Amino acid sequence: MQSKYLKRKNEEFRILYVFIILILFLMGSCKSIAPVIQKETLRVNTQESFANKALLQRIQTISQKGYAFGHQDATAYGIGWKNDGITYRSDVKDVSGDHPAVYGFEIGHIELAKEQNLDTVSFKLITKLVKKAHEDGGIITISWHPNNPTSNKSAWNTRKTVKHILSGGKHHKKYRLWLSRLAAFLKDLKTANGSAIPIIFRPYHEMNGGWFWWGKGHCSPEEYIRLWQETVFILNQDFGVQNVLYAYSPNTFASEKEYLQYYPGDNFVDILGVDIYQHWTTASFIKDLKSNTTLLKTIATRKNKPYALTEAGLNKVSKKDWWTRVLDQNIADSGIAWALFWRNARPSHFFGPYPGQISSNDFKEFKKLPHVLFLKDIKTIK
Ligand code: BMA
Repeated sequence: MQSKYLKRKNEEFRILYVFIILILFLMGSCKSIAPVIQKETLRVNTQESFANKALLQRIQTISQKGYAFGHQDATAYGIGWKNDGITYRSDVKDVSGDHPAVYGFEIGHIELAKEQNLDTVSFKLITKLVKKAHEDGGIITISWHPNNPTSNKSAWNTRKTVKHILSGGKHHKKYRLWLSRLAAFLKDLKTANGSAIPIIFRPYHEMNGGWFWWGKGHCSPEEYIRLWQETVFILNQDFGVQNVLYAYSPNTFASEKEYLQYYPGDNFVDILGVDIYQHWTTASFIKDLKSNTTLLKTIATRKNKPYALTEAGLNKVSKKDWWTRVLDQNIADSGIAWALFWRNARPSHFFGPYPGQISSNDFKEFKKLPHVLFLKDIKTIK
């Protein structure tokens, strides 16, 4: 017979044992719910190819002469027209006599193996227009608004997903499949004689805002950084995408600390960018332009990287002298390599001029400025 004392001790041990098992079980199940961010250092060289090096050098040279004018989807459609595969045009040329120097294209939904992007532009047409822009001497930059891999809804669906698509996460395999489709598209960008067209890829932009699934509040900075690094690594090393330079572009920011909070590291970023829209008054936009390009210049000079206004604009360009008085006056001396304006989608959503639009005369004046570079101006810059 056990003494009362031994009985109590046994009971205590049993409780402790059950408690320890419970803790171990919880630790195990937590691990499978939240994958641990891998710490392994990933190595990439995004500037290995001759074409990439040449593009980067060209961008540096452009920034010493002025800044290149860019427009998103310039040759895919404009206000009142769509590219029909026959006529090659842009709203910018219709107004000013020359095409933009920088061409933005969007490849959201390439990850789903769709025929058209999220704005109903066919990927075949995009490939064709990239080739044409390149042959004409233009520079190409590509943005990506991928669907949310966990919810399968749009890029604006903010269900938590980043940790699940990292290596070790439950949707990593699916993410790799998505990247394989993206890689196939990027690798197919070649000239008529088969040489790779170097492009600037700008994924996971505006991460310091909360509107995309990769944005602030929906993943930690560590998770974001790991997502970027794994993405570049998988594209560059696993899938052999060698014709891509990577641009990092937060939204309008308040400090250097904010800008660098999600920065994936110097080896994973080739160009520094910022997206600045005029959402409110002209005065507040000018303040943002000035402060952000000044900070960007400081950071980029230290890192010895080119920098650009990777997205900008005032919806409907509702101020008639906006190009010369608001925009140019405040970026002319900033040292940016280019400024890209968002798409001319429809009469309620456009950021470039078109014939008859109220800022179009001012745009013609803007075009004449010697430091604002259009397609013909950069053609000779090698
Ligand atoms: C946004 C808007 C959307 C579009 C998306 C990707 O800023 O223009 O209409 O789907 O960019 O191009």
